[in-house]
Amino acid sequence: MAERTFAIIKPDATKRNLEGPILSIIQDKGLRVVAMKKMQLTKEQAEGFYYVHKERPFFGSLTDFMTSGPIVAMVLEGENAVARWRELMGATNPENAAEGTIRKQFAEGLEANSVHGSDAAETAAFEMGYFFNAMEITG
Ligand code: 3AN
Repeated sequence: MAERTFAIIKPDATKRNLEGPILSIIQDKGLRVVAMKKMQLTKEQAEGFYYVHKERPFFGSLTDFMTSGPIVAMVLEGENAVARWRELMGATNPENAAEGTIRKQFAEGLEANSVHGSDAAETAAFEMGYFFNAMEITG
């Protein structure tokens, strides 16, 4: 079933000019980019996005990192897009990420791990709506 998910290219990756290589992987694997924008998050916007993690010890550091440089926010579409994008990203900690995954190739560490992907369809719906309105998402 065609599905949509939400993805971010994080500040550690935009700083190293890695948007192109990451987009190549997305498109080579048959996912379509149906919405995309480069932006600089405010601390407040990052806190709203990571609201579910607000009690975690790394919340302050994570939201500082996510505001440390520009990000690229995207909506991806394809068969089982949520699970497929998570698979292409690899494990949260790059030390545990499988060969060939984006995090294995590019991540600098557990926090600066280059990409984000929604973990479920419901999360994807919230996250897409947080960053894009209906007019900004193409068919
Ligand atoms: P994922 O991005 O793989 O879904 P989550 O949702 O558990 O991982 O965590 C959100 C983000 O928080 C991660 N991408 C990572 O940047 C950061 N993070 C997760 N766990 C830790 C941790 N133990 N220490 C520092 N940062 C963390």
